[in-house]
Amino acid sequence: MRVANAEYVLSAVSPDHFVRDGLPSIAFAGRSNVGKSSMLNRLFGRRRLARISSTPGRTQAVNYFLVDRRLYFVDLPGYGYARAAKRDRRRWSNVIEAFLRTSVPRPLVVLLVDGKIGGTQLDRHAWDYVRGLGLASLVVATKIDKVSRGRRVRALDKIRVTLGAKDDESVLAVSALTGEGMAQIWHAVAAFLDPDSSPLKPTETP
Ligand SMILES: Nc1nc2c(ncn2[C@@H]2O[C@H](COP(=O)(O)OP(=O)(O)O)[C@@H](O)[C@H]2O)c(=O)[nH]1
Ligand SMILES: [Mg+2]
Repeated sequence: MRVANAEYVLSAVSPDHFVRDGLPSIAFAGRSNVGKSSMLNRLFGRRRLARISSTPGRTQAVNYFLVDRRLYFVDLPGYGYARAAKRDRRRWSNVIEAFLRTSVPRPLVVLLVDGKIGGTQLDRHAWDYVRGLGLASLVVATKIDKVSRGRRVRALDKIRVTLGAKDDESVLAVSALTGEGMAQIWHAVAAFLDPDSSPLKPTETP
């Protein structure tokens, strides 16, 4: 999938501002500092997009980027450092939950987990939430350049165990530094947009 054009559209701080034009969306979620901005920049081969998402006031917003005028990349607020998360670690952000619950058509969720640090309980809660909604999802292990080649398989397995992933749910290793894994992410996006050829089926609601 070759991207010709990606442009910032808007930042929604409440569900009233969510885009409701029927275009498909790919939502990117993960702990603060997981490497989400770096990965989005690398995916688009430019710096401007994710810089918008780190503008003060927009870090807690749902940031929409229109890609090729036919889908949205949605940068969700990073979790883990918010006061709400400290008060109640089981609670995910209201605005994130509202986005995932109400977006039509239903989004593909790319959950980013730090490949070096591994999965955390917050990541587990996030992924449980996504799967509980039965959304199509993809787990990505970021900063994989920090993990030596000999340790990667084990690191990815450990993330799968922490998240409670099933056998057919794999973790994709990526690095914004080296560009590793970017082609696979674009491939997953293309497959999601073309369900006939998609290996990414929505998970079953328990
Ligand atoms: N080695 C390495 N560092 C990374 C990578 N991606 C991000 N980082 C670093 O991790 C930190 C957080 O990255 P950032 O993209 O701002 O994370 P965000 O908070 O999830 O948007 C920064 O210091 C980045 O330079 C990567 O692929 N490899
Ligand atoms: Mg960021």
